[in-house]
Amino acid sequence: MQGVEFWKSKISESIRTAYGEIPESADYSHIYDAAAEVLKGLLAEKCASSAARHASRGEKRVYYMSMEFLMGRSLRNNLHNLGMTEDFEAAVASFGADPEKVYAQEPDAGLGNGGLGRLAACFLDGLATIGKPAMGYSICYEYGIFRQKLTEGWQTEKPDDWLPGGKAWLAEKREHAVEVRFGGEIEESWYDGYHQILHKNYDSVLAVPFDIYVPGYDSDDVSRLRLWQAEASGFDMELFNRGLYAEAMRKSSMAKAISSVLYPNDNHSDGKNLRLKQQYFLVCSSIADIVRRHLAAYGTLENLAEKAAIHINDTHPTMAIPELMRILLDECGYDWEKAADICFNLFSYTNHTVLPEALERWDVGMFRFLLPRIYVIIAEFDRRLRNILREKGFSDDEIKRMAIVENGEIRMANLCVFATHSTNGVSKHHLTVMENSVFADLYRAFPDRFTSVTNGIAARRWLCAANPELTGFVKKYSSEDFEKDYEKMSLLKNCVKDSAALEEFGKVKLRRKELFAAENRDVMGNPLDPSSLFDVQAKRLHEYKRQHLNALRIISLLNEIEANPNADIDPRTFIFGAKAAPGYYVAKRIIRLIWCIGKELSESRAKDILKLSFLENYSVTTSELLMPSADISEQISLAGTEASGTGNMKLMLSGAVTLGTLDGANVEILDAVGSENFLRFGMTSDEVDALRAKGYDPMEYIEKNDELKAALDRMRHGIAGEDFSDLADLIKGKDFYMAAADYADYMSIHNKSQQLFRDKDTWNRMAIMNVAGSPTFFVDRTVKEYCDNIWNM
Ligand code: 26Q
Repeated sequence: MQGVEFWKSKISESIRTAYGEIPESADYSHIYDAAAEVLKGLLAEKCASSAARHASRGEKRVYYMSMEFLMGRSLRNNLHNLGMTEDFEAAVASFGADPEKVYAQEPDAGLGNGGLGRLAACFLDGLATIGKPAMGYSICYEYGIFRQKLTEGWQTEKPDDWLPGGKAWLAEKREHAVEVRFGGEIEESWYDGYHQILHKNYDSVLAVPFDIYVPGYDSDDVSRLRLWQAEASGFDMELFNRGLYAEAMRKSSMAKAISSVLYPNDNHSDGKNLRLKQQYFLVCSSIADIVRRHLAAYGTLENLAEKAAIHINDTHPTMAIPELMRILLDECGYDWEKAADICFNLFSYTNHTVLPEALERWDVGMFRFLLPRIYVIIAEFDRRLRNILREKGFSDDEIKRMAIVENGEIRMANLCVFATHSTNGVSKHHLTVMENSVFADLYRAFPDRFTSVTNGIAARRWLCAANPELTGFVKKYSSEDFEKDYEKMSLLKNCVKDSAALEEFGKVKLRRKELFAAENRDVMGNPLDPSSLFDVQAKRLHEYKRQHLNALRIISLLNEIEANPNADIDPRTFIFGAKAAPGYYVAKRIIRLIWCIGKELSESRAKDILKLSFLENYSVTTSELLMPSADISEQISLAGTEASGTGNMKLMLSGAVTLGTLDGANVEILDAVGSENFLRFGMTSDEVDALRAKGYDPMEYIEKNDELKAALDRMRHGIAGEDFSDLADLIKGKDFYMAAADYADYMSIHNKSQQLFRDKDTWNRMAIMNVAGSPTFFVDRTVKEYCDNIWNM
């Protein structure tokens, strides 16, 4: 049975057996559960046959390890990738229900902070689409990224209890549970000529796997995401019997704590013990699983690196390397050289940030106490690295900088560069920055190991599933099958000479702006104006991303309108989406500043011209509504700080024009669309470096610029009644991310954007050229490059 009838009967059957109801009278949540259940079954079967097919051909498989997989919702996307959307929606409608309301039941699987986690999720989609066998490994956090609440613009965090609705997609595989050991002591001995390692007095935790299946688009393949949940490995009856009840309970709840919550920091490592436990929990269980699977297929680990590739998504899962060494040395009797050789060929690593505060360093004391055997293995890597560097003629100072264990700390990135065959940047520009800054020494020592693969996005999610209006347009003016054959999207370039096509694009965009405006209001609850320019900055809140530069600009516009009611300023809607790490006070203050600017605008004489909407709880799902409505994509990080960015790709794909610095993947976006379709401003990375070297003083810029000075003064005197001198002083003092230096150029490029937006044909042409330039940023291209150049599969 196929099509609509299939869905009608399956959903009915599932609702009947689970709830004793008929679909016509069922709750939306029951229809959603039933749909997920049916799809999970289909996907499990498909995954099994896809695995069997690849295994029978002895194909190499990639294992992608990441502390984060920011999956978002699955129902709409799975249906889309399987080509089942129409039949499913018809079946739901036949029960008298609205499919949109069914989709809305699903919580986001928010198992990530931002770019790095979403990239991992996009990779699983891309790998299944291009037909490569792939498995992701992560943690089944009970609480994902917090839900953001804004109270008068002040962020508070609510727990993200996603499992009640999210578990519909999880398939428990308890038979593959693994024991993970922490603490204790290591005893070495020799027995019968063999070196033996005995681990004593450790605490153990049980890792139980739950799988999520990710189908490819128009493909027979399904990727598998395996998420580990921590459980106490049995209740400690011995402690309990000795009367140590509280101690027995404490051990059990300590175990569960490991998978309880995602760390909400991004681009910042705070070296916490629980985070270290989470990381080892992930790699120990995943490596055990990979070894088990490989032995079942081949009976030996000799050919592990030939049949598998393991990818480390930033340094967070680095301990996978010493963990596999431990197994090869202690459990399989390999010697160091052979074991290290297997690891070298097997593992590859991607770096996602050059900010020094994000580079992971662990305190040696804490590390040894929690993971005594892993520490000894890392120390041996360090000893060997130092020997090699000495042979290569590096000085003692240089060796200290490149060492793995130094100054009481373990540097995970250095271990990755030394122990894996490939260290990757996430855009071309990022690789240059890596080679010139954080990895400068190691790059000189091991230049052949460094490459870059530019990030990509599962464009199907933001275009085809989320934006049917634009998809129709793209099909009409490029090709019906562009989803699979995405290069064909560039044919859109041909339609920019056709004025009817330009107008049609304008209507599509307007429709999406109306949809957004219907669901979102400005900060004081007034409706948004869809005919105004939608100016969007949506991303994590971080000083390097410079949301405060955007804020300064809006204050300046307000100043200008107040000084001159006839100022040449067209209607604009500023839309922000951003979560701040809960402990990042300045970031929370910037959110509050932006919110207060919105309030002040709404009470000013500019209120009909300038409106500001701060989207609460920016997430994968809210981005799917936001991206299609954007006219301008704000990508304004200080050059040299944003590794790639992927929101920039989602926005260009949605026909927004990038207004940005030459940073991260913006550089490649500019190449793809041409300088006439990109609003570029600001210093280059080289200029930033030169200015830093010379000694940067923001006051030099502030004193020369009355507009900027007035904006900072206004912050001091209060915005919507609140004094923001603290933030103004940061800009006047260190201004670490050089907002003052880039301010004038930023204002002038925005002026230009207003002129361009006035001429609808010109603007629509630029926007379409952005859509046409987006195929380079499809994740299918990214994963193909990884398969060809890094994973050799
Ligand atoms: C580390 C240690 C302890 C706790 C948390 C962390 C941690 C967590 C998340 C450190 C960094 C992250 C996330 C980094 C991230 O998302 N980086 C972004 O990665 C994107 C995908 O490559 C890029 O596009 C962005 O430029 C980059 O900022």
